[in-house]
Amino acid sequence: MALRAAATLAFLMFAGLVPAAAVEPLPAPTGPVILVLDGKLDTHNTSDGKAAFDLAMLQALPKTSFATTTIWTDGMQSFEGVKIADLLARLDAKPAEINALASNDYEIRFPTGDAVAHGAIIAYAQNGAAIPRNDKGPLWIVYPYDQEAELSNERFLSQSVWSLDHMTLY
Ligand SMILES: Nc1nc2c(c(=O)[nH]1)N[C@H]1C(S)=C(S)[C@@H](COP(=O)(O)O)O[C@H]1N2
Ligand SMILES: [Mo]
Repeated sequence: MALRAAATLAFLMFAGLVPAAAVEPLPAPTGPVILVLDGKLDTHNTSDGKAAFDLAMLQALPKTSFATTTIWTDGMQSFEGVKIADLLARLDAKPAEINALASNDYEIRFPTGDAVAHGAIIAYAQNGAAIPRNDKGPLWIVYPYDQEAELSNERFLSQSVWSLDHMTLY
């Protein structure tokens, strides 16, 4: 039955009768909300037009993991999370810039292209475990620093927002 509905929807989309953004509405979070996106996005799940995610919803998005050292940690670290690019794709959002805000009020606005071109992820796990709230968690924007020398520049370090809890899309 679900298959038939999906096939019908696919046909309607193909026929141009349903906008592609309507394919997958964002489900409502059932657990504690840990990330809220607002601004330039059409796919939302709150009455005021925002996209609210609990951990399970983030974990259900395409997973990316890599190992890297960071200037904030000792030794090789493995990170697992969702690429900012994949999160934006899920929301069918194409912002030129993103303002990332942390629960400690740190914030930075940066070109989306930085995150997309250099593989930034929103990490929800570090070395196989949830990232503690009092140690840069539960969400931390990380780049695969070891993969490109450029990623050690202040530009990318300053985008490595820990305790991320809010993104505004511009
Ligand atoms: N939540 C949060 N993330 C943050 C910061 C911060 O103060 N709070 N500082 C940013 C900046 S400006 C840089 S350069 C790097 C490194 O910060 P540090 O040198 O203070 O460790 O983390 C970034 N991420
Ligand atoms: Mo910085």
